[in-house]
This record gives sequence, structure tokens and C-alpha cells, in this order.
Amino acid sequence: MTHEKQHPILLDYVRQYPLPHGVRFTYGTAGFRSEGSILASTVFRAGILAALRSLKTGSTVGLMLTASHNPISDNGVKIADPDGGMMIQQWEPFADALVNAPDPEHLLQLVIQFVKEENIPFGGGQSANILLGRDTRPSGDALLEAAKQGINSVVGAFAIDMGILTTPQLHWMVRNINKGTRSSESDYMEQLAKSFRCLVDLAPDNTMESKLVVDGANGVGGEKLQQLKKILSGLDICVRNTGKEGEGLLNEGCGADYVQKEKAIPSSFGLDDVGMKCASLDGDGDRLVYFIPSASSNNVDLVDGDKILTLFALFIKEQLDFLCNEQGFDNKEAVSLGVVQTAYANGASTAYLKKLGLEVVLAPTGVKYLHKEAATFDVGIYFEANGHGTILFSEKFLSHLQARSDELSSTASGSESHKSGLRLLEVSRLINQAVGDALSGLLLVEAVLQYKGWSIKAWNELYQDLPSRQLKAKVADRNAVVTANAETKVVKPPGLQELIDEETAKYPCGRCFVRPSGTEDVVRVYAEASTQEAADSLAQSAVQLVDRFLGFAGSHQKA
Ligand code: G16
Repeated sequence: MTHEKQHPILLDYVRQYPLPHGVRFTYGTAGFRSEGSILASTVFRAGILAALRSLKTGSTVGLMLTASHNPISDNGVKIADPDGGMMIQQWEPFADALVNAPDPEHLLQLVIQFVKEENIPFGGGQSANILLGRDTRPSGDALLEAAKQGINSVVGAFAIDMGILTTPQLHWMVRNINKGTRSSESDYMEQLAKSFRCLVDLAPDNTMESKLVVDGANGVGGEKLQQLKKILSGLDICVRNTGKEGEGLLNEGCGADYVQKEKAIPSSFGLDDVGMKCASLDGDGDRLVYFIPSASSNNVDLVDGDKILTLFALFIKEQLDFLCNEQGFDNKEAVSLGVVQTAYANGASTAYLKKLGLEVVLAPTGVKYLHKEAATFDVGIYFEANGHGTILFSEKFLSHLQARSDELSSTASGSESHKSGLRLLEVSRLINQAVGDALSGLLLVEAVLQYKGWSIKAWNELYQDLPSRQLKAKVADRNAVVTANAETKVVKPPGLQELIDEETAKYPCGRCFVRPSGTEDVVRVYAEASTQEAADSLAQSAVQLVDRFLGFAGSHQKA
């Protein structure tokens, strides 16, 4: 079919989804996000975007409807590339232009021009496949229809509705379909349960605290964990805030973002849980933090993404050491192990990781940036302090590992090096290779704790976090803040960084940065210092500086 035949179909559909007035959407940290009630045109256009991406790559792509940690009234949309990762960043400017095109004719011109520039087989008889997933938000149903219409407006594009999923499940499915491996939801569940079982079987016979209480954020993650529980053995999991009627609202007073930022006990947790090993997922199941409810007040001892990263790094390093010290495996230098963090990583965690001899790389906020850095290592571990992360294994390393394990199974079966090889292979099957995944992350944490024979308390005591504070500053235009050096320095407005530096220098162990959020209409402020009072005061001063430079536009809240 020629472009000319394609145009009327597209135009006809576009007219059904007028752009809301006075709003500009940007493909931020994790796709487009806003109030669910004004997102129909954005989601419709994201459907077109996904179809073009599939045509361009000749592979299946994903479209996920979620606003993750945001309140229930918000929603959002993001595209998963054929490898299961986030949509390639070079397409983001086009994505922005497409969703903001003022009228159907502009939109059509944009599409025609982009198709030409990118040499996309548009209207040329090729087919495009897009897997659709959504979380449990009420606006999801209507937005799903908008996404389907957007996809249908591109001739040859097919939408395949996968139903309600966690974000990482959809990314996993896209990756597996394109690799030609099993990709259904039950395959996902079986894979996780099987790899977890294998890892536990390969662990020394330690007695461990197997009871785990999980806060499901009243979202899809809790629901899926309940499902997974049915086929899991060796873990005693109790899921709260599963989203069932009467249990509360999505992300309200619960969820990984709440627990991490507020360092507070989520709703439905109480005195009975004091001292217990607890975990919290976020609204779409891609973040995970652990915590121990404390005896006094509403507080928790937070075991955040940095601690999860540290636990995984210790374990992977130990397995590599067993394997590499064994004769026959290519020299140690041949295996590169690196960790990736953001500026939010607690300074104590970075110092600890460096002391272990690990290479630590700093990336801007957003898994799309961390993932890219982690993929440069044979084994790359990335985590944001907020609990979003995973472990990536390069194909080259995996085939090397498989060959070595096969060899050891005949020459040194049952040896520690043989078991290490098997453990690493199993970790690569358990942990989501496409994107951070709270469910697979949780199972790996449990398997490593079992291996180490550690309680959550022992794990938490690996190092002590420096006191920190996160705040949100509501300003007229958050995009007036431009940062550099992995968001550690403000470049615009001029003069702001110098004053932040001056303020920071007043506090022992002080560190502070500000950056525009990519998921909420705020500027985020992070401060760290030797005492909680000092961290609070530094964060407050930075908020005032942001106000002074950007204009106060509302009440400030905790992060
Ligand atoms: C998303 C991103 C994360 C990021 C978070 C907050 O998480 O996937 O990488 O850390 O937003 O981003 P920002 O500070 O720019 O608002 P989620 O779980 O909300 O999808």
C-alpha cells in the first residue's frame, strides 16, 4: 500500500483523539506521564509510534500503560524495544513531536518526514506486532482502546493485548518473543520459580529466616506475587496490599516509593511486623526495597536499592572468584564486573562498593541510562536507590560460562567452582535481562540470603547509610533546570550551582544536588550529611535556592 492510501486511514483515526489544550507532553525518565484523564491522544499517538518502531526494526515491540509509583489518578505510556529494553533514545525527540503535533495534518507531515528519514517500510506491506500491557489503574481500560486505535491506524500493524501485567513482565515477553523463546505469562512464572529452586538447591544448608511480608502497593505486583507464590517452594511469603477491594488505593501510603522516601511503615503493617523481614513493591512491580519495621514510632530501617545492589555484587563477585581461581577458566581480567549507580546512591554504599574493588559508574536517573552502562560489562549490576535495577550478563560471557560449566560437570562435578558456574547461569535465568523487576529481584535476594545464611539485619549492617533527605520543589517550569555530570551539577540557571556548593560546604560529609523530575512536575532535591538534622537543613536550603532562581509555585512536600 502506498503512503497516499495510508493517509486517509491515519487522518481519520487521529481526528477522533483531539489534543488537550495547553498541555505539553515529554517522553521523560520513563515515557509519557500525566493525569490519566488527559492522556487519550498521547496514548493513541504512542500507538502509532510503537507501530512505526516495529516496522522499522522488523520485530515485535511493547507498549505499556502505567504510571508506576505515581498516584492512582495518573497514567502513562512507554515503549519497549525489541530487546525488551526501553525505546532507543534517538527516537525520543520524534516521540515528543508526535504527541504534541497541534493537528492531524501536522501529525501526518511529521510521520511522512520521519518515515522518509528513518527509511521505515510504511504502507509497504510489512506487518508490525505490538504487545500491549497495562497495570491496574482505572484509566487503563479506556487508554488501552486508544492505544489499539493508534496501532490500527497504521496499516499492517497488529495489537496483541496481554492483559494486566507488571511492567517487567511485558518487557520480558517482548524480549523472549524476539529471541524465539517461551514468552507467555506462565512461562515467566515457571522460569522464576524453577531458577529460584535451583539456586536454593545449590546453596549450603543454612537455616534462614524464610518468612517474608510483602507490601504489594495495592497494585499489579502484589497480585502477580500471589500467583507466583502458588508454584514457589521454600519461601513463606505473606502479601499485603494486594489491591483487593477494601485494602486501599494504589501507592497511597504504601509501595516502594513511599517506604523508601518516607522511611515509614506502609498501610496494613503494624506492631505484629516489628523486626520482621519485609519488602515493598511499587505500583507496576518494577521496584523493590526491603525494610524492617522498627519498634518505636512509624519508622522503618530501610534496606534500599543500594543495599540490594551491594548484596548482589558481593554474591556475584564471590562466584566469579570461585570460578576464576580455578585453573582452566580464562584469566580473571577476562571477566569484567561493574556496578552502576545514580547520584541518589548513598555515599556510604559507593564507598563500600569501591572498597570491594568494584568499578562503580555513575549514570543519570532513569533505568534507560543505567542499563546502557551496565551492558558494557560482562556482568553489569545496576540499581537506583529507589529499588529499580537488575543484573545484565553479556551473551559472550554466558556462552563461555555454559561451556565451562559443561566441562566442569565431567571433570569436577560438585566442586565449588562447578557450583559457582551453575549458580551464575541460574542467576542469569532468574533475574530479568530486559529491565528491573521486583519479583525476580525479590527471589534473588531471598536466594542470596539463604546462600549466605544471613538475616535481613545482618544484610542491613553491611554498612551504615549516611543520613539523607529528599524533597520536591514545585516551580513554574522544572525544565529551566539543566544538569550535567550525571545530574550532579546544575548548568542552568547560571549561579545556582555555586550557591548550592557554598551551602554544601557548611556541612560535614555534605553532598547535595537538584534535578528536574522526569515523571512528576517538580524539581527534586537530594541532600546527604553526617547527621539527619544537617541533611534536612541542607535539603531545605537547596529548596530555597531553587525557589529563588525558579520562582516558588506551590507548597513543597517531602519527596
Ligand atoms: C521511573 C524510572 C526510574 C526513576 C523514577 C523517578 O521509575 O523508571 O528510573 O528513578 O522514575 O524518576 P524521576 O526522578 O525523574 O521522576 P518508575 O518506577 O516510576 O517507573
